Parts: sequence; structure tokens; C-alpha cells
Amino acid sequence: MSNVAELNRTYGIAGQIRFLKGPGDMAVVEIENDLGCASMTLQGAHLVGFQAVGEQPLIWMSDEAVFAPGKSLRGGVPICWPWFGPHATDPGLPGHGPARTVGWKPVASSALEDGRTTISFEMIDTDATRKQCAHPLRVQLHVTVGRTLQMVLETTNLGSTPFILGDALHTYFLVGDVRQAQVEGLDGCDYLDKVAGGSHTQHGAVTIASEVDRIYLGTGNSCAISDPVMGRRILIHSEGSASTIVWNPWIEKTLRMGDLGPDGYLKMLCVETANAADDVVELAAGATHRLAVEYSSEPL
Ligand code: TA6
Repeated sequence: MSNVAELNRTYGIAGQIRFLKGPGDMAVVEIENDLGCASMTLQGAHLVGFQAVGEQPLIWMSDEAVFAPGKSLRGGVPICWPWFGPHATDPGLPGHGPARTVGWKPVASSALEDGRTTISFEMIDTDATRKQCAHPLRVQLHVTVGRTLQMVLETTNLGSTPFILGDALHTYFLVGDVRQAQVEGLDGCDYLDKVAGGSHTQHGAVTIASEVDRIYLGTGNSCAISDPVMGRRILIHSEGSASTIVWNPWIEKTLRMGDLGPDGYLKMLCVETANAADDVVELAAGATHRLAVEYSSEPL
């Protein structure tokens, strides 16, 4: 099912879910209700925006993001699956896995009685995806839009042997000025520092005054971003996640990457809900793993 008219006939909901052609002529879905709104591309089931009614946008999207087939989008919520970061053994495979740059299809949608709207997607299995991961897996993303944003990444092992799964919702949050923001809730956690190298222990809140790229291990199920410039705290509640990645590219890496815009790094902070590094999941044959997250904000 590829064309917009057919998608709207099957999964559209009047006044709540609408499929259309977006930037780069890519299929997008707009989700809206009296509580909040979101938009996603079908490529990568990539959420590119979320805002609760009466609140500021929660998610940052680069003005320089390139909307093109097979290209990863800078910003929003890229899905890293079925590995996080570089592939464990094959450096020729794409960082963060294929999921964020291949086609996904809607598989369900509904208007909930409490006013929220939910839509589910499944990654389309092709020769190209099987070339990157031959093990038979099914992956679905369930998104529920209301005053909060709920996302559940569900992986089922369709094979007859266990699979080592790495995954992440690689979320770019909008902040007023990253230099004044802090990540709370990781105090005492050990982390792998991908900038300085080595393993360290976090003391107090995480602050950003240079490039930060850390995989916190064995993290709990909640953390937050305090943002005095926007006057809010973004709350991040998770289930099925043992790792939290905190990333800001800062000045030099932003210039090297080229798709954040010259000062993009000041307005974004990635706090990623994941299972990465030592926290990867051994998924038994026939088993399903749920990586779930809920985002909301409160006045600071
Ligand atoms: O999650 C942090 C990270 O692994 C960084 O090392 C940086 O590479 C970032 O992801 C973005 O990766 P991408 O492949 O989207 O450029």
C-alpha cells in the first residue's frame, strides 16, 4: 500500500489521522486531536514533531534535515534497530541499523475514548533489510498522541535461535539553550564516554559545555531535562530500557555533520531511550521485547 488515497481510506480517521505527501514528496502522516498533535514520515516511521495543546513543541527538527529516500533525518525520533551505533562485526553496515531509512507501513489506527489517537507501523521486510539482518524479526512501532507522547518499539524474534537486540528511540528534544539545560536522574550511573573514552560515573546532573556522547548503563525508568530558558522540565519515563544515551555534538561536530544548521546544537539535546553496549537484549526464539517511552513536560 503506497499511495496516500489508499492509506487514508484504510488508516485515516476524520479530524485525527491524515496521510499526505510531505517534504521531498515523502509520505507523511499528521496526527491531531484536542490534546496534542504529531507528524511522522512513513520512511523510518520517523516522528518529526510533537506538541501538546497549549505547550511549546517538545521535539527538535533540524531546518537542514534532508528529506530524501534512504536518507536519515536529522532530528525527531530516529529508530535505531536492530543495533545501536556501529554494527558489532560488520563496519560496512549503517550505523544505528537500517530501520530509520527503510519503508514502514501502517498496520492499525484508532481514536481512543480518552481523546488520544494511536497509530501503529511495521517495518517492511525486503531483500535489502534481510541483507543487513538475515535473522527473521518483526518490528512494530506503536505511537499514542495526547497531552503526552507514548512510543513503543516492539521486536519479535521469528527465528528458531536467540537474537542479540540493540535498539533505541534516538530522540532530539527542543531546548532553549543547551548550555543552560541539565539532564537529571542519571546521578550515580556508570557511562561509556565516546568522546573522552573509558568508563566513568555520573555525579549530579549532566551539563553540556562541549561535545557530549555518553552511553549510561543500567539506568532507571525515568529521567528529565530541566530547561530554564523555556521554563520547563521534560519528563522521560521508560520501560524495557536499560541504557540512556546523552548526546550533543557541540560546535566542531555540528560543522562536520552539516545537517544541523550552524547553531543547531544550541537548541537540541538527545536523551535516547535504549538497550546498547553491555545492555543489549538476548531475545529468545519466539519472544517479544518492548522498548516503551512516554514524554511529557511540566513548568519548571
Ligand atoms: O546517539 C549518539 C550517536 O551515536 C552519536 O555518536 C552520533 O553519531 C549520533 O548518534 C548521530 O548519529 P547519525 O548516524 O544520525 O549521524
